[in-house]
Amino acid sequence: MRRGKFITLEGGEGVGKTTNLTFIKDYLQQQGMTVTVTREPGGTALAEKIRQLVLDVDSESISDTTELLLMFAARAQHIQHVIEPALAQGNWVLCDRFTDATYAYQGGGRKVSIATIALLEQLVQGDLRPDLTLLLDAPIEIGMERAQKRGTFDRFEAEKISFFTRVREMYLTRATEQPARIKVIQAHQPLIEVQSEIIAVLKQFAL
Ligand code: Z5A
Repeated sequence: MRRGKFITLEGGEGVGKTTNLTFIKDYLQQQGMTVTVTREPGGTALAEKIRQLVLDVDSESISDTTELLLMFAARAQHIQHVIEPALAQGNWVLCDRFTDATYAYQGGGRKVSIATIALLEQLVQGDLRPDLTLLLDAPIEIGMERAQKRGTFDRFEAEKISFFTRVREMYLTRATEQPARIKVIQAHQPLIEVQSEIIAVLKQFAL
C-alpha cells in the first residue's frame, strides 16, 4: 500500500481555513484520492476534550508551558489514532492546523523558546512532518473582521493585536525558511481567487 500524503492548512484567525478545507477535500476526491479531514487541536475524542480546555475563555489561567504541553498531548493522541493509520492506509490527510500553529501561536505569540518546541516536535512526531502546508495569509484586521462576524470568542481570539502580529510574522518566517513545503496563499482576495491559487499549488504538488 502506497503511503498517503499529509497536507496541512495554516493561518491566523478568520483567514478561511475551514471554508477552504471542504473545497480542497472535494478537489482531491475528484482526483481520485481518499481523504481524511481532521483538525488540531482535536481529531480524536480525547484530543477534542483538550481542545475545549485550551479554548475555553472561562478556564483558570493557563501557563504558557501548560498550553504548549496540552497542544502536544492532543497531537500525540491525534497522530497515533488518526493521522498515522490514515496515511498508512494510503489516505491523504487534510488537517486544519498542525505544528506550524504551535511555532506561530506558542512560539511567536507567547514567545515560548523555539528550541523547546522543536524538542517536543521531535519527541511527539519523530519523522512525521506535513508534505505540503498551505499558509493562508491576510492582514490581521481582515481575518479578525471575518472571525468577529461569528460573534463568539475563544481564549486566543481574546488576545491583543500585537499577539496576532507576532503569530503572522512567525508563520511568514517559517514559509521563507521552508519554501518547498509551505506555500503562501494570498487570503485577503475574493474566495474565487483564493481557491484558484490553492488549485495551482495542489496541481504542482500532485505532479
Ligand atoms: N492553536 C495553538 O495555539 N497552537 C496549536 O498548536 C494549534 C492551535 C494546533 C483554534 O484554532 C485555536 O488553537 C487557534 C490557534 C490555537 N486560535 N485561535 N483563535 P481554530 O483553527 O479552530 O481557530 P480559528 O483560527 O479561530 O479558526 P476560524 O476563526 O474558524 O478561522 P478560519 O477557519 O480560518 O476561517 P473560516 O471560518 O473559514 O472563515 C471565517 C469567515 O470568513 C467565514 O464567514 C467565511 O465565510 C469568511 N471568508 C472566508 N474566506 C473568505 C474570503 N476569501 N473572502 C471573504 N470572506 C471569506
